[in-house]
Amino acid sequence: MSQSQETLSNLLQETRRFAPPADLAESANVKADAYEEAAADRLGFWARQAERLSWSKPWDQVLDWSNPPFAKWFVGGELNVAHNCVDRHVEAGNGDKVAYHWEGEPGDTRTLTYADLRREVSKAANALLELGVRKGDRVAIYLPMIPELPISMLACARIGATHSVVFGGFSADALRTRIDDAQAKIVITSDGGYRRGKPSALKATVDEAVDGAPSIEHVLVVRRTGEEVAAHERDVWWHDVVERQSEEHTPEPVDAEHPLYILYTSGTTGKPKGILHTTGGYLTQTAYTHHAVFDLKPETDVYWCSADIGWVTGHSYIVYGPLANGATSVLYEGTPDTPHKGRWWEIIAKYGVSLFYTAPTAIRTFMKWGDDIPAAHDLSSLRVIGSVGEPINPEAYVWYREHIGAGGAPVVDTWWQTETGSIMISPLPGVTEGKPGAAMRPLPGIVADVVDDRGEPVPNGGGGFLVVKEPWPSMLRTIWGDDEGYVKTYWSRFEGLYFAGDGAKKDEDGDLWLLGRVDDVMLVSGHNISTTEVESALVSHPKVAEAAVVGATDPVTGQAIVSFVIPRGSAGGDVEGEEFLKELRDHVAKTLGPIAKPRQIMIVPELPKTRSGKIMRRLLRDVAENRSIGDVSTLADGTVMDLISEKLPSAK
Ligand code: 6R9
Repeated sequence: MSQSQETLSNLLQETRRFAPPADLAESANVKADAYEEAAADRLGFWARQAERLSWSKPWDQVLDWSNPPFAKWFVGGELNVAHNCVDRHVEAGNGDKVAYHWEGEPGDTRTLTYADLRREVSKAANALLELGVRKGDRVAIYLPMIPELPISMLACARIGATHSVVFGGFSADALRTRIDDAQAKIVITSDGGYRRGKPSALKATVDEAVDGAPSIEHVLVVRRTGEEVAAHERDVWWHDVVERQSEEHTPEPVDAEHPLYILYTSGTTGKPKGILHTTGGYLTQTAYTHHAVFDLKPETDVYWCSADIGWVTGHSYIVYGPLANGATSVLYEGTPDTPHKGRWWEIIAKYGVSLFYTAPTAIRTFMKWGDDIPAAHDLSSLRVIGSVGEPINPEAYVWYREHIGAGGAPVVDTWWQTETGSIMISPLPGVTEGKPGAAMRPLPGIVADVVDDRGEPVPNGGGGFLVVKEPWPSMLRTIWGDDEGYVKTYWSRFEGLYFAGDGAKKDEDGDLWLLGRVDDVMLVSGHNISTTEVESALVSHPKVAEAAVVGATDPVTGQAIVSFVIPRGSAGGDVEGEEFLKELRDHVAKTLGPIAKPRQIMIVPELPKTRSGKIMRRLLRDVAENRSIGDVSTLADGTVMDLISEKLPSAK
C-alpha cells in the first residue's frame, strides 16, 4: 500500500456504534441470512426478487453478460411497470389504499388511492396516445412536485414511451439540450409551481426551450398556479385533453430491457450524460431495496422521501420502488421553511410518517436552524430514517438519530448513483450495527469493493477507489446514444470493474466509508486527503453548521486546503474574527492531524449546491484560486455565488 493511501485511510476515528432496536431486528423484512443466500447463488437470489413483480411472460435467462459491459437482465421476460406499480394492487383488492398523500406548499392537499391512480394514469396514457406518442418515443417532463408528475411518468411507462424528467429549476438552455439529446416528441409541464410561498413560473422557460427544439410536436400544460401563460399552437391544456379521456386503458407489456427512462446527470462537471434505465431489472432492484433498506410494511407504514422527483432518488424511491411495493407515501411540493421552519416535522406528525428518507444537506440545515424546531413536533412515529446524496458527517448522523429519530430510529446511510439506479451499499436496519458516517456493506446480491490504482482490493484499513465487481439488475444500460462514452466513463479505468468515481476506505471490520468524488480528493504535500473527512472534522465543532473544503494550488504544498464554513445559528459571539478561525484550524488539526489543517477558512452565509443538495466544489475552487466563476447553470439557487462574492471581495 502506498503512502498516500495510508493517509487517506487513517484520518477519521469514529468509535460510536448503534445496534438495531430489538423489536425491529426481530420482525425485520430482511435478516442476516440474506447475505449468505445471495452469496451462494447471486443470480438465483435476483430471480427470487424479480418474483415480487408480476410478469406477463416469464424470462428465459436471468442475466446475459456475454457482451460486457452491456447487460441484459431477465432476458425474454415481459411486463409493464405501470401495471406493477398501480393496477395489480387494485386487482389484489387494495384499490382504496392511499398511494400518495400529496401536500401542496400553500397547504392544499390531495389524496390519491391506488384506484384513483389507476384512473388518472389511464386517462393520461390515453391522452398521450391521442397526441401521437407511441411505444419507444421520448417524452420530456418538466413539472413541479405535483401529482401529475408521477402520473405522467407512469402514463409513459404504461404505453411504453420513455420519459426524461428534467428538474423544474433548470434553465431553458439546460432543458433544450436534454430535449435535443433525447429527441423528445412532447414536453409535459405546468404554468408553474409553488416555492417559498410564491408561484414560480415554468411555462415561459419551456416556451423558450421549445422554440429551438424541432423534435417537439406538443406541449402539454397542467394548470397549477393559474398564472397567465403565453399560448402557442403546439400547446394543449391537461384539463382539456386528459380529463375527457376514457378511464380504461390496458397496459402494454414490454420487453424486460425496454427503455423506461433517461435521466441526465451532469455530475458536478462536464456535459450532461443521458443515463438509460430499462424495465425488469430496474423495477426488481428498486422494489427489493425499498423493502430491505426501509423495512417497509405496506399495511402499516407511511413513507416519505423528501427528494425532488427530478433527481434519481425521486424516480426510484418516490415513484417506482414504493409503488411497486404498494406503499403509502407522502409527496410534498415545496420547501422545508415555508411557511415556517417546522413544516417538514408538521407533515411527519400529520401523516404519522414512519419511514423517512432525506439528504445530509437538509439535515445540516436543520442542525443550523436549531434543535428546538423539531422538538416542537411529535416525531415518535418514525422508525427508520435514511440519508442519501453525499457522505453523511458523523455529527449530522448522530444529530439526525437523536433529534429526528427520537434517539432510537436506525439511520440507513445509502450509497448509490443515478447510474446504479438503486441503493447498492447500506446498512440493513434490523441487522447492521450502524457506525456514524459509514455506508457499511454492499446489499445482498451486490458485489462491491475498494481497490488500489492497479485494481487490486485494498486490505481492511486501506483506502482507494470504490468499484462494483458484478453486474446488478438496475445498472445503467448505456449513455443514451453514446455506447462508447458508457464504456469509457465507467468500465475502462479498471479492467472488468465498474468505476463509480468515488473514493472509499475499508475499516478494520471491512465496513465501507465513502470519501467523496475522486476528482475532489486533495493532494497536500504528497498526501491524498479527502474533502469529506476535513468537512466532517469541521462540522464536529459545536459552532459549525456546514463546511465545504477544496484543494487550491499552493506554491509550497502543491495543493492547500481551503475551507468555507457556515456557523450554526446558535453559535453566538464573534464567528468572523481571527480567534474563531484559529480555533477551527486547531480543531481540525487535533481531530485529523496537522497535515489536514486548512490554510484558509472563509466564513460564508451559504454554499453552492445542486438541486439534489451536492456541494459544487468546482465553483468554490474558482473562488479559492481567484478565478472568475465557471458554469453555474445547475445551481439550485443562482444567487448563492453572488452572496459569497459579496462576502469575499476576492471572489469576483
Ligand atoms: C443517489 C444519488 C451520485 C453520487 C455518488 C456519491 C454521492 C450519494 C451517498 C454519496 C456518500 C452516500 N453519494 N449517496 N456519497 N454516501 N450515502 O445521489 O445519485 O445524484 O447520481 O449522485 O453522490 O459521490 O457517486 P447522484
